Amino acid sequence: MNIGIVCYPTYGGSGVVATELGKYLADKGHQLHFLSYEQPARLDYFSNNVFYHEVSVNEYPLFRYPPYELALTSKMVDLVLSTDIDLLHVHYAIPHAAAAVMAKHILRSKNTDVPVITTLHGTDITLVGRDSTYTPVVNYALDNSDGITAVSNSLKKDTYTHFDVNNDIEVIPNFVDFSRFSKQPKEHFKKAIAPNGERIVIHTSNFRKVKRVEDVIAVFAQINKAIPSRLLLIGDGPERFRMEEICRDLDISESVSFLGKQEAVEEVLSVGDLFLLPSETESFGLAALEAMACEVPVVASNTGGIPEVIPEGLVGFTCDVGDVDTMAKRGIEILSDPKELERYKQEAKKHARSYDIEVIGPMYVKFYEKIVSNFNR
Ligand code: GMT
Repeated sequence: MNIGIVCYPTYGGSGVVATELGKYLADKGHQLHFLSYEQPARLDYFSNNVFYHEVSVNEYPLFRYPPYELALTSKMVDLVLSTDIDLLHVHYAIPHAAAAVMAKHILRSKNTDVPVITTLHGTDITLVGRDSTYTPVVNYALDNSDGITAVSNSLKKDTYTHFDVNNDIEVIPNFVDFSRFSKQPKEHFKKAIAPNGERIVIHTSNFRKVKRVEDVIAVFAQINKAIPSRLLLIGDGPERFRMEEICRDLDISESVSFLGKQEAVEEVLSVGDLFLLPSETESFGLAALEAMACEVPVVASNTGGIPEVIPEGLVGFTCDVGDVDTMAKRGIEILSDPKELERYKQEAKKHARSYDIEVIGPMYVKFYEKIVSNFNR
């Protein structure tokens, strides 16, 4: 198939899922055309089957808000007219789904038709999309998509709750690529961070408010009192500075490392003993899945799609949002007994296997085939 993928190029979950899916499909022989305002972060390799089309917006003094979605729409129209595109797959509803639907309507006026598939990732529905500024547009874009997927049952339910969508939504969960996310021998790294065998607790995020990084720190502070441990924080974002202040106030800075954005997250995860994801809302929690693939058990909030990904008591625990005391208790329970910890680690890896890209990737292919064949009927 010849597939156009529209995504955000940044490290955020939706961009990662879109890029990794595209790479997987390219490996299976499909042709992939990526459209974004920058080269997607993980599209850093050469393949005969992968093409990147940069969407640029011209500056003009009248444009206080440069019309990116118009440039994107034109790019999609041009791509479909110049290349034999079988379908457009857009990740994250805003503004990608709306732009794709507009492109579709323009193409129809040129006697060309192309199916549009929209994948919902989370905040495009639960946070930004619900904002009444965008609701009518998101609703229209979803009802005029030819196929919709959501990354969890919870997100599917949220979509029907918050929007008046009549279209079906297929749940295709996120996935992990085990050729990258597997525990690697990093003993020297572990020794450098935890020279006395301290337990290593990890959190990765974009440090936005929704991630509740202050809860990560509060949970860790309690764990640290009970068990010698270190906290590694991967990522960067608006909350980082405040988090550094909180660590200083709690007098735990010595045990906490802010690593910033990391390319090789899997190398850091390889030394982890516990992953914390106490988000306010999380449609899936890809970061937790990547941690489990690297044999790291998880304590997370029981919000959104997280409980679908983390079976209670097997690979970790989920607790109410903001209940840092229970999260710390659960963390201590996992970390206290080396034998139990090893069991959690092995279960985490085993469970993550059910989200292997080799298992989930074919679900997308099947969905594409269904949409394309319905479309051509
Ligand atoms: O909001 C974010 O953290 C980024 C966002 C994105 O779309 O880039 O992440 C969402 O999509 C990820 C991939 O599907 C999911 O794993 C995350 O759970 C989801 N984030 C939220 O729902 C907060």
